[in-house]
Amino acid sequence: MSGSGYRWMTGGTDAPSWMRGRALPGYMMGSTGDAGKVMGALFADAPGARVSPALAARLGAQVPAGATASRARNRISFPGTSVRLVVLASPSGGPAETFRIAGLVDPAIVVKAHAHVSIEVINADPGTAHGLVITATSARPSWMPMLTARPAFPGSAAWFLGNPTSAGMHAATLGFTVGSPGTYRYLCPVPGHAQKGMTGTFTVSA
Ligand SMILES: [Cu+2]
Repeated sequence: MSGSGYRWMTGGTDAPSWMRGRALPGYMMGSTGDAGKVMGALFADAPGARVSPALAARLGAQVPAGATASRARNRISFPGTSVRLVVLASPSGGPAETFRIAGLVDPAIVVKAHAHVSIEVINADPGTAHGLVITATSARPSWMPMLTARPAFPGSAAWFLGNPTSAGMHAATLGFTVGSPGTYRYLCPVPGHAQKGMTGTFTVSA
């Protein structure tokens, strides 16, 4: 680890401003035990890509080019080896603590073996951090997946995106190449969120 990285973690004065100067919202006073709310506020001013709420809503409802979305099966399938999709974390107008993909709630995602996958994750929740990890196991997630979830493929994780601000909603893009056929799981790594519903299957088909 670099020296400057270490000083950031220990609160050095050369830490970027978004990491400094904020009171921990409620957590230290015991008014909230929700780690996601604390992380969401702490990372609200973090650098990185932003999208407007209007664009996020449009992207979250859109079926990506080349994909087939089945509402009846709650599934989105990609027949080709180039996969691009957008995932909204907990947007308004639907069940809380879920992902929205092509207008579907936590759909099964099916891609071809060896496909190149690009996933844009947008935190559309005003009050809580969210993230997205494709994990190596298809088992039901634990309360604290951040401690146990191993990304299934190199690059298949965006751990924590902060709360939206007037600058827009935080967005991160995961890029990875899937391997052989198998069944995996996508989930939000913030404690409790996957168990509340922020999860679905990610299948690599032959
Ligand atoms: Cu979450």
